[in-house]
Amino acid sequence: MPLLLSAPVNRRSWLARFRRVRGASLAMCESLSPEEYRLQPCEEVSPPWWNLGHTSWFFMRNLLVPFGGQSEPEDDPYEYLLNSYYDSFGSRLPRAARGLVSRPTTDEIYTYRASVDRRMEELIATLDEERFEEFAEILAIGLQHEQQHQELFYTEIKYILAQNRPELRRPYTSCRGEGRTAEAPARRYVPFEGGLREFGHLDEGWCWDNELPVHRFFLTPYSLANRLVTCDEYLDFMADGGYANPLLWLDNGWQAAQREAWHAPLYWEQRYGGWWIWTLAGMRELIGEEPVCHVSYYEADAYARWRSQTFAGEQGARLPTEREWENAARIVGVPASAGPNSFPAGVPASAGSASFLDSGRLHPAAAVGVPASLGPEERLAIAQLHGELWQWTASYYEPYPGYRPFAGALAEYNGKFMDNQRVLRGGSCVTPRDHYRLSYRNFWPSTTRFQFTGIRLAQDAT
Ligand code: AVJ
Ligand code: FE
Repeated sequence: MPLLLSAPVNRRSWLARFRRVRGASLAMCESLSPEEYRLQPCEEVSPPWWNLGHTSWFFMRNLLVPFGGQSEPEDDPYEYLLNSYYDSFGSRLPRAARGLVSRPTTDEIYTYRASVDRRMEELIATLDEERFEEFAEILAIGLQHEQQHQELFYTEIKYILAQNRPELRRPYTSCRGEGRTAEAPARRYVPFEGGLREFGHLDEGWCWDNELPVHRFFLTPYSLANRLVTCDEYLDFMADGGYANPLLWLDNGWQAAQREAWHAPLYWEQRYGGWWIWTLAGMRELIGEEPVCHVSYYEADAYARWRSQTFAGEQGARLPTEREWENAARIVGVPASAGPNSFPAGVPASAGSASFLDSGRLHPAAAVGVPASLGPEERLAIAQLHGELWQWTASYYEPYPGYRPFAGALAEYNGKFMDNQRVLRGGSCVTPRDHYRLSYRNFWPSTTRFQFTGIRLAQDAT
């Protein structure tokens, strides 16, 4: 009886989701020139042709092949060219060589995409009922993977376009988020109690393997900054010789800063006696109230140390651990949709502020609209938690206790990178809203600057 009553697999909704996510990748590439598809300015930044191909290969390799989808003779070279890092799938084009090959042409990659789409849609429509659940689990991963690469695309194209001579640069988009000049709210630290708390993906719905299992952890009391560090605040660090003072830096960070001649965040350029920044909408003057972005972990860490040493009320300023961040975010609450930057219900929202990729802003928004006096809601007035910038945490990217990687080859997806990287929390202005959760753990090497990364400070309770 229960068998008879169980609903047939919902092929129609999987198909709709597949088309929606795949379509978003095509839409984001519509304005690219032929050259822009091919360039790989450094090892970390893949060219768009590869991004479009790799996300298609993922469906071919993990679904079409194991579930008996149709194969095509032209699939063969793509196994080698579009495998990113899966050693169990065999040899691959070295990561640094993605900008060196002229074949497949970009047209061929589009043809390959369309072919994978056709074959995937056929498989979604015809796969045996008994195998569909297992299939849908991997399909979900494939779609989440494609969304990760949509975020990567925006950071990659920003870096690619920045390589051009300033007078020849073309912005990615002409739709500029409104520049905002309202004063940022005064910075303060919002206190949180210590205690035994739960962490990880507590809610319903899908998550990455690295967000599980839910586990408990004891926090000592701490406080978290009410907003992200602004460009103006970061300029004070620069003016005070922050980049020239080795006492502020971790050794690996200091060495990276010397080697790569860091003297400001990535994309900052001095012009006409002031600072300008490269955005996806072109070059423009720095807006001091906006959160500083495109800083490495090492810069965030040095900045925190500088704050700790410079301001009497901030001794012990540091980056939060990922669990301090998560506990605070859970107490504050997540906004239901892309919108004013993450004030909880009861706190007046700012006008015109926007978050996540869905806003179309493609740049982090300043924290505005926190009134000077908030009454009883004051302790929850934490701005910019979600959808502006990925916030570096002091936590190494490690497995939660009892971690079980995804089954089979996809064990390589997240697990093998749990080594010498740091966790980032919060999502960014180029993260698709429906790809994000409060428990989401991003991770990058400490030297990474081309992602939309920013700084939130914390302190031990005094
Ligand atoms: C979690 C963003 C570091 O870029 O390597 C893409 C995401 N994983 N394809 C990365 C990812 C597989 C991953 N990051
Ligand atoms: Fe990938």
